[in-house]
This record gives sequence, structure tokens and C-alpha cells, in this order.
Amino acid sequence: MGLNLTQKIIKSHLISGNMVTGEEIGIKIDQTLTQDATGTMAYLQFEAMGIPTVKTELSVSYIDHNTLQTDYRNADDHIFLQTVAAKHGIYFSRPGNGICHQVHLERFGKPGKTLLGSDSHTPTNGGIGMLAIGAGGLDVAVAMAGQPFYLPMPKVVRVELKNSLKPWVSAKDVILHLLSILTVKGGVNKIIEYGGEGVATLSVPDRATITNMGAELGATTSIFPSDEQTRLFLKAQGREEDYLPLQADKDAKYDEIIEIDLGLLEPLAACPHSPDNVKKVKDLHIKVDQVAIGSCTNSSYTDMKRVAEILKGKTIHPNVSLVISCGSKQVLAMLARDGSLAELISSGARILESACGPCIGMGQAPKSGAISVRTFNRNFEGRCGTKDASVYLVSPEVAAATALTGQLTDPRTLGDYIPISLPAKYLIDDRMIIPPSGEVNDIEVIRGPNIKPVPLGKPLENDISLPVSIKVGDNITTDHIMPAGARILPLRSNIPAISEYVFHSLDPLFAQRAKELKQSVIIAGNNYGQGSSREHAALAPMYLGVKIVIAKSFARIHKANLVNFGILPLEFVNPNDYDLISEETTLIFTNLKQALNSKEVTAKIVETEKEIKLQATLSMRQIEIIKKGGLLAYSKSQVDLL
Ligand code: MIC
Ligand code: SF4
Repeated sequence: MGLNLTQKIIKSHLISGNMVTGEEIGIKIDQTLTQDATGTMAYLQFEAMGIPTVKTELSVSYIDHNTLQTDYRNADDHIFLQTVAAKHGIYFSRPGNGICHQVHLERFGKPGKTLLGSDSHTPTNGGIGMLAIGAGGLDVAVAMAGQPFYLPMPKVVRVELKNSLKPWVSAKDVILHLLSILTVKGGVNKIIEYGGEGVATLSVPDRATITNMGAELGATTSIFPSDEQTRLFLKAQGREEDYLPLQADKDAKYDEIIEIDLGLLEPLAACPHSPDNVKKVKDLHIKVDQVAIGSCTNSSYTDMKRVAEILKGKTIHPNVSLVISCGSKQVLAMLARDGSLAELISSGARILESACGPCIGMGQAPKSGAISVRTFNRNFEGRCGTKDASVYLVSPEVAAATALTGQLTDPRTLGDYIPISLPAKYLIDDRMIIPPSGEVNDIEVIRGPNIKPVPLGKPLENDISLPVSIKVGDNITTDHIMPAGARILPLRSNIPAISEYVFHSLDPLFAQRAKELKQSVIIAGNNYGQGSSREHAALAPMYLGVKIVIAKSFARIHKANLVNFGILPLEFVNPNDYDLISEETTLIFTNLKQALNSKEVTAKIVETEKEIKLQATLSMRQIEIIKKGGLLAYSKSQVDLL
């Protein structure tokens, strides 16, 4: 029987387990990437493993999330990351060089290889035919140490693309359409594999927009075949030797098949406050205050050039603030050289540096009650920095048209389509990427006062009584659990300080209450922990004494992060039992370690004496990790056994 693309790459990287859906597999990781907001923890953890140089083929440390430098803390993180990279054989992409996913696609991504990144949008590089997966920083540190990455063997969904996109409809509309079908939890433990005749009509940057936002489906990753389009992109990046053709076999099997006729799609928008709340732009008549173009989803040279062509010779609407952040220095420099940057500036755009910027609330928060239209990938409440703002996610074409008219605008009203093709040659200048130095011994790792040691988890207690510290609903994001933004991001290297902000937007008293309770349990609905890979959303609750999270279901990366830091994730066997628990409830767990061996746990509600059945959908390896108090302690115990 033939293999699909996912199975081919997994098979060639399989270290343990069998490719049977749901069974835990361990795969070899060829490349890793980190960014600054998750990277400091990842490298502190890597240092704790005592391994001199990384064991991967390539590891890159990017600075892109926090580049505001409002005080010493941010700058201290940057110099720590630069020196720790030099010491351990890691490439370092300097601040200003661009957003990790975009730069990785341009300069490092290779078809057929595996990439593990401490950022949930790592699947962007699936656009170039890589198996690119997002994970917590500790998992990435372990992969840098040469250990396998473990995950449940996902289901593989084929998305069959038919025909080609109509003028003014673009890659963003493809993924928004898929989000409207599958929702933000429809991709959990699935890999989305694209195929069909429509694939050849999409360039690598288009494909990367689609795989990037596969993260919003909760998917393990998304992947495109590697074909002539891939070769052309790599050639234009001066890397044709990295090209490897890669297709699914004709008779490959899939767990599910979804068909999308590209020719039937129209410009779409994800409405507040969820990427799956998708409507047709032509049906939305809304006045707009801010337009933001950029982020790792839509900031390629072709995206930006199209925006410049739309804005050329025109002026943005007086009520709109337009901010533009290019995905990389390569994109910005090319726009500068071909005159597009001048067009953007003349039209009234405010140009930001090539970084994540407004996507994660690092500046450019809109006004109170604003409508902000963005080419980004997440529109969770408050993420833009203004709690009562409403964010709409759209394509660059819709964003540019909207900036001109001041209301959400279907770009098909602009007239003749402006086709922009892939450049035959990109501007290659890697001077902002510092390769690892040969003389690692002389390098001193510089640690500023904001860089605090990583707290460790404690081994699981067998009998434990836990009051509920918070009860939350469905689709709680990691932005709810551990917010980002200009005020909180500088604390990413300082867990005691950042833990004060856990659940801040939902309940500002949470941190204080959790500390008073000393030990507690969190109760949640479906898809708990969707969104980012930030392990701080597990580490900080652990620091505040959270021992167990009980949810109707979990998002993949967050669940793995909870295990890594020794917090036990349990699921309701009967989801209605969620209603039996309130914020006043205390739960008693007895003989927990033995119960975990059978993966079935019973909790008793102290107030009502009712018993509720819970399940641990974890591998035996993960259960051992929990018993030891987290992955670092577990890994150490494995080494001590040798
Ligand atoms: C995000 O888009 O939410 C982030 C910021 O890139 C995160 C990483 C982080 O929290 O540092 C992600 O997607 O993993
Ligand atoms: Fe950066 Fe936004 Fe992309 Fe996250 S989603 S990596 S914050 S640009």
C-alpha cells in the first residue's frame, strides 16, 4: 500500500513506536528553531542538560517577538540568547532580521526534513514540504540534545484542492474557509496534507500562509508536497541544491478527505474573537479604525508588493491608521530597492521593524472599542493590547482595500487584478544571521538580572486534596492563561514575576488566590490551552501550585507542556460532570499513582461526596514523567539509571 507524505517523512525519521493512529511515536528532529519569548527558557533548560553543542543538523535562535526594548530586561534577553547560541553551536538571527517562520522559510527550510520549533506557527515551513511541528521550549531543548520528539501518531487529513483561485482571492481565504469547516478544534491530533491539481497553482509563500494558520485548527502540522513551485522558490533563494521532490503515493490512504474548489472561494474575514468565526467580506459593512499588515502569516515579498501596488499613488482613509511590518529584512530590503517602500510610505502607511509587533500586542494597540483589520492569524480577545477592540483577520488584498476606503472592503471592487509573481531571484544577504563559532570554550554566556533559574516541578503525591482555583469555559487560549503584550513579555525569563499575571484578563485575583490555596486544581471546558506554544502557560501555574487540570478536552501543545512541568492533565469521562464542580469545590484524589497505571482516576467532591470519573489520555512514558514531577526530573532519573 502506498504512503501519504506525512507517513513518508515520519517513516524515515521514526525512532520508536509504530505508525498506528493514536500510538505514541518518537521521531528524529533534523532542525530546531526558537524565538526570544520562548527561547530564554528553552536554552536555560538546554544548559541544564550539560550538553556542549547541539546534536541537530541545524538549530536557529531568532529574535522577533520582543524588540521594543523599553528597559534593560529585553536587551538582556537578547544578549543572553546571542551568547548562549554561540556557545552551543546555534545560528543566531539578530533582532531586525525578521520573524522566525518567514526567515526560516527563506533561508533554512528543506523539503523532507523535520523541524521542531518553540512556537505554534512552526508549521509555516510545511509550505516547503517539511514536517514542521510546534512544541514547548523544553521539548525543543530535548530535541537539540539529540533526543527524539514524542507525539501521538496523528490522523492524516487530505485536503484536495481543485481548480485555481479567482482574481483578488488569495491563500488566506483558503485557510479561512478550512477554519470555517473544521473550527479551532477540528485539527487536534491531525496532520493536514494538501494535494490535488490546485496545489501547483499556489507558490511557496501562498502555501506557507495556509500551513501557518493550520495552527489555528489545532492541527499537529500541515504540509504541502515539494514540486516545481518548491524548486522555483528554492532557486530564487539561491538554494536549489536543497530541493527534493516529494509527493504522496497515488494509492496513499487518508483518515479523512476534504475537497475545496479554489475557484468557488471569495474574500473572507475571521470575525471577533475567534479565527473560525468566518464570514464573506462582501456581507460585512463595518467602519474600520486600524489596518495592520504583516505577521508570520502574510508578510512575504509577494504579499507586500501586492499591497504596495494597490496603495500606489493613493492616500489611506483619514480615519484609518495603517501599520505595516515586513516578515523579514529580505522582504523589507527588496521593497526598498524596487520602490515599493516609497509607495507604502507615501500612501500614509506607518512602517514598523520586521518583527511580530502588533500581532502579540507589542505596540500599536488600537483605540478603545476599535475595529482593527489585520492580515494576522489570531484575533483572541485582548491579544492586540486593547481589551474591548474587535479584530478581523483577512488577506493582504482585503486589508489594503480597507485601508483606502475606511471600511471592510471586498478587493474585487478595486477593478483590474494586479498579478504579482514570485521574483526570479530574492535578495540574498545573510549578514544578520551569525553562524555558530568554532571556539565555543572561550565564550562567556551573559546573564542579566532578569534571567532567573527555571523552577522545577515536584513529584506527584499519591493522596491529595485540591481546592478548585478557577473554573473556565471552552476554547480558553494560552493568551488567557498567560497573556503576552508589551507589559508582560519582558518577564518571560522570570517565572516568579510573570506568574502574577496568570489568568489576569479573566480573574485578576487568580495568582493571589492560587498562592493562598498553596495547591489547587483548574477546571476547564473543551480545547483548553489552544493557541500558542508558550510553556509559561504551564510553568507559571505550576509555580503557583496548580497540580492537576481537569478539562473536557485539551489542545495538543498545551497538554504536552503540562506534562513536561509535572501538572497532570485529566479529561472528564462524562463531560456533564463539569457541571457538578464549582469554584467552591474541593476534590480528593486517593491512590493516584496506581490509578494512573490504568489511566482511570476517580475524584471525590468533598462537599457533595459525589464521585467523578476521569481519564488520563497519556502514554506510559508521560505518566512516568508526571510521577517524577516533570520532564527535566524524568530525564535526569533516566540518566541516573544508566
Ligand atoms: C503567538 O503567536 O501566540 C506566539 C507569541 O508566537 C506564541 C509563542 C509565545 O507565546 O511566545 C506561539 O504561537 O507559540
Ligand atoms: Fe509572531 Fe504573531 Fe507569528 Fe506568533 S503569530 S510568531 S506573535 S507574528
